[in-house]
This record gives sequence, C-alpha cells and structure tokens, in this order.
Amino acid sequence: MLTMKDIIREGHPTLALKAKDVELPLNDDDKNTLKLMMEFLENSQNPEISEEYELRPGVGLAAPQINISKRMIAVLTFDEKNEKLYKMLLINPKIISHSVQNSYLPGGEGCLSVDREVEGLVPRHKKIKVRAHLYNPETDEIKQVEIRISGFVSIVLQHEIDHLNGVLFVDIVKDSLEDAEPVLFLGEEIESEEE
Ligand code: UDB
Ligand code: ZN
Repeated sequence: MLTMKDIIREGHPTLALKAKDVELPLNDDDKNTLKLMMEFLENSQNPEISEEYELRPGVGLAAPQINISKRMIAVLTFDEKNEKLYKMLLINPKIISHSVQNSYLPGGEGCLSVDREVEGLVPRHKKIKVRAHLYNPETDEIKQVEIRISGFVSIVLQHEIDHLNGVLFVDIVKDSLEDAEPVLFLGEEIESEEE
C-alpha cells in the first residue's frame, strides 16, 4: 500500500515536470499504479487506517505525486450538492472547455505534496468539461468519457490536472481574487455585508 512516505513533496523535481501521456491500451504497471492511487485515497479516508498509518485524508491524487510522471489521476470525493460519489481513475484528462466565471475554495487549498499552510486563494474555473479515459479496475474496462462538472469536484480535478502540468497551487495562489465566486458547501451561504 502507499503511505505518506511514497508521496513526494514540494521541491522534488518531478512535481515541476510536464507528465507524459499514457499509452493505451493500459499496461499492467499503469493499471497497478491506478489501483494503488485509489487504494491510497480510500485508506486515507478510512478513520482507522488513516490513524494507524498517519495518512492525510485525500480527495485526489496525481501520479507525479508518487514520482510517476504520467498523466493519470485519482479522485474520491462525495459531492453534497447532488449527493453523488465521485470515484474516478482518469487517464490523459484534458479540459476541453470551461466557463468564463471563476471560482475558488473559500478556505484556500492544501496539497498532499505541500507540508505547510499557504494563505491565499486559488483561482479555478467554475465549470469545466473534461475529456479523458476512465478506468474501471473492477471490470478492467476503459472508456472515453466527457465529464461536465462544477463545484468542489471541479476544483479537485483542476488541482490534479495542474499536477500533470508541473503546477502546484502554491505557484498560482493569490492574495485576493476578482470576479470569482466561492464554492459553497451544503448549508453554507454568502454572508451579506451590510453597511
Ligand atoms: C487534498 N483535502 O486531498 F473543502 F470535504 C486535501 C488535503 C491536502 C487537505 C488532504 C481537502 O482539501 N479536503 C477537503 C476540502 C474541503 C472539503 C472537504 C474535503 N488535496 C488533494 C491533493 O493534494 N491532490 O493533489 C488537495 C485539495 C485542494 C483542492 C482540491 C484538492
Ligand atoms: Zn495536490
């Protein structure tokens, strides 16, 4: 299994590289890497396992973060807005279109590869359309997909795709953003400023 020791940190040269396209059909090594990436996210979100192995609970992981410079990402997160579990292993993901409107996580971002608190906001597209190959390890099937998403999952996908392009959130974090709306979670609302 993967642990935090397998995750390379800020400053490691691999994190700054543009990762290579993955050749299809998938070879057994790449299939194994994808399975290990999803297993890490599952373990990291399991309270007993994450405590025992000291894992940070991750919602996404890109192959370069385990020092494999290939265009593969794993996402495991529950979207409260549409009550959908996003559990995806994506190969060669590409943002084929996006909204003009920007969005951001109001608390800022963190990263499994960054061991410090970084203040500031990260501009993201509010909505994206991603074309990728989706791998299903249960059936060993792969299919091309187009995913249209907004909200938190869209931010996770953009954060992971940035890793494939050698970009860390710390490289693009801003003190303030103009014309961007915060991603809100269930039950949250915008505080109105009265004067
Ligand atoms: C994460 N998790 O997994 F706003 F329900 C981060 C860590 C680095 C803090 C573990 C996270 O942001 N969880 C989260 C945030 C919420 C609401 C919620 C859970 N990553 C993955 C990563 O580093 N991938 O490369 C960082 C995230 C920052 C924005 C999207 C991914
Ligand atoms: Zn990250």
